[in-house]
Amino acid sequence: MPANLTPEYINAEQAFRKAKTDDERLSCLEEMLRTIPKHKGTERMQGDIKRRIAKIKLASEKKGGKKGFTHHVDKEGSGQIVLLGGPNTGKSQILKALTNAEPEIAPYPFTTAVPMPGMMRYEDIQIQLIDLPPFSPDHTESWLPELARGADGALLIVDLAGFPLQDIDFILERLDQVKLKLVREPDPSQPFNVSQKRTILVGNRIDLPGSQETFDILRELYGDRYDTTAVSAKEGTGMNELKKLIFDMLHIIRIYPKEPGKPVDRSTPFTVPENSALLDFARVVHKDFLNLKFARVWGKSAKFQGQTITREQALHDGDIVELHL
Ligand SMILES: Nc1nc2c(ncn2[C@@H]2O[C@H](COP(=O)(O)OP(=O)(O)OP(=O)(O)O)[C@@H](O)[C@H]2O)c(=O)[nH]1
Ligand SMILES: [Mg+2]
Repeated sequence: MPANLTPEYINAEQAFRKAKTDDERLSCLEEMLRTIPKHKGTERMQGDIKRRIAKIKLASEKKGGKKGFTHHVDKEGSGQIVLLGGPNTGKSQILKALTNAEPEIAPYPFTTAVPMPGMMRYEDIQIQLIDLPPFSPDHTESWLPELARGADGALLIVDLAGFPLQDIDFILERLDQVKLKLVREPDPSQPFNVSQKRTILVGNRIDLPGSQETFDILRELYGDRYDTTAVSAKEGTGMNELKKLIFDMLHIIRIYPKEPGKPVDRSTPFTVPENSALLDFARVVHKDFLNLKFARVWGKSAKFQGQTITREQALHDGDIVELHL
């Protein structure tokens, strides 16, 4: 077994072994695929996970299509963020404010019935946000937690003019039942069968009277557990701060490719996890580059501009990299 498996991957694999239903197995396998280090040493394992995912999906289609699987959303862009919250808290309004999507927005609960993705531009990259139906003691879609488990992060959205503490308690407890925890940073000492999802606590409707006081209380109670921010999705307040928090939560870096003898391509950076090495980036560009001879780098990773670096050297956000075969 390759030595560099991450704690997140090991957790997912152990949860997979304990999974009792196909639904649980599928979400564990998807988490394993998401967290497995992507390099040559794990290619066979990646193939094996993909085959097992396909097998479960095929079996469910034969059974006439299990309801939960219809609500999987394929990942696009540099990360997938789910919008979690109680009814009528403004989740869809936030999706509309941040992305190109046009969700239905209405002043009554349970407006959103199925996941709606939208793409959010952050500087020069795109991040996928998924608006979801609400968590509510009256009714919570059974597939909601599993969809959240597969994401790269979450926004926990509360209404500062409503009952935020009640909503938070309900949602955290509901997720706890399925061993999913919303956290600022995953804690490696958590039991292996608990999934941990990076989360930002978002207080919406800061435009309404009394909301600032509620937000202050919320921050006092939850500020050590989550990054917290106040917005008005309706008026567009706080959106730039929220976008930056979302980008930071993903822990990704942008790398700009440069072909030898040509200027850098600044239009579409590649994104890779923070602390990725040159070889991780090379693999994302094209598998042929796994045999690269050397690379030159400009930016934070270079001691001097245009420095030649080794395959194991770590890259940083904004680096320009020229790969040589
Ligand atoms: N004053 C104010 N109203 C808001 C804000 N954001 C959303 N609303 C209003 O709140 C209502 C509910 O918004 P939605 O975005 O549909 O809420 P939701 O959380 O998606 O609701 P469900 O899909 O039913 O769970 C709408 O009438 C919005 O116009 C805000 O920042 N300030
Ligand atoms: Mg909605």
